[in-house]
Amino acid sequence: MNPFASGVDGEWANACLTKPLANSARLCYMCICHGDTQLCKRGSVARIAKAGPAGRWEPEVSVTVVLPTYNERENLATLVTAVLAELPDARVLVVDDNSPDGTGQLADSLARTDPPHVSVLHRPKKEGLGAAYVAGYLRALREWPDTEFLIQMDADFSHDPGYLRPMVEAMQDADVVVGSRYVNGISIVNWPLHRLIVSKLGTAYARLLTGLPITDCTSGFKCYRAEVLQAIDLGSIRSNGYVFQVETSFRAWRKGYRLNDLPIIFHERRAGESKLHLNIALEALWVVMRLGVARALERKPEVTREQSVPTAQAPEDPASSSP
Ligand SMILES: Nc1nc2c(ncn2[C@@H]2O[C@H](COP(=O)(O)OP(=O)(O)O)[C@@H](O)[C@H]2O)c(=O)[nH]1
Ligand SMILES: [Mg+2]
Repeated sequence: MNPFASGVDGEWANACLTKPLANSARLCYMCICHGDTQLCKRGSVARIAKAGPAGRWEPEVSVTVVLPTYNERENLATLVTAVLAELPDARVLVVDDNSPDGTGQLADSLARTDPPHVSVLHRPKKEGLGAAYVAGYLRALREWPDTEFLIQMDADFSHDPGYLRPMVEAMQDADVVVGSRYVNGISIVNWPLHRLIVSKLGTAYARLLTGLPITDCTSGFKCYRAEVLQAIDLGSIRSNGYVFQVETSFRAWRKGYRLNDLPIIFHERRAGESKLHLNIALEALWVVMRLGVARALERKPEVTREQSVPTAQAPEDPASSSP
């Protein structure tokens, strides 16, 4: 009898995790299993992933992590290492806008050291974050058509790599997972008050006008199913600052894709300076208004699919364990 196949869902998963792993043990998204398929904690049939050398869970899905960089030399190498420690099979695509501090050259040397896992997209000049994401996503979709999930995160450790696995797990029930700072109050460490106010008001404004069923509309820590990015006509997106996140989520939601929050704790960047300035809040004002008008005129999503699903369970803050 399978020693792990006892107990009710949930308890069973926790019990599994306390047992030592045999070599033959395999891990599914939520539980440790011995068979090829098992009921996971959420009651759906889990997809089995292979166990890593030390019994670590490794997602079977193909994941690309897009890192936009502008002057992130102090953060990049440690971040890439931390990302690949969490998702050893992932590809990391650094999108650098010719950073004056040499981030692009550093990214090249990381790519030379680990060519299957690290790639660099060099752009000739700084054109903004939205444009960098679009270029990165289009490159990833074109070059790696096997990519199933595309994750974006800041390259300054504001988005803790420790959330990458919970984020991939949360994709079981969603097509877009958004790392949210606002699920249980405000989970932001070391931000100046004015940034907090702008961010919180911006999200409230975006939710009000667009109706987006997520608690953090401007978060830059997100995971998309590749199909979503193919469906939302990335090339036609012009917004470039925080509102880029609102527009991509809005387009996905209006097409009927499922959006889900993943609670995160956001930390102020470890090193370097923010490149985004308050004037991008002005861009957000009118773009959100435009989306609100589009919603009022459209009324219904273009495709009928299951809409927003309940918020994913809050994972523990991995900040303490990550570098
Ligand atoms: N490629 C590219 N990356 C950018 C640009 N502006 C910001 N970034 C990167 O986008 C991420 C978020 O920017 P950041 O300055 O940290 O914004 P903040 O977190 O809102 O203060 C960081 O990894 C930056 O290096 C840009 O114009 N081009
Ligand atoms: Mg930042």
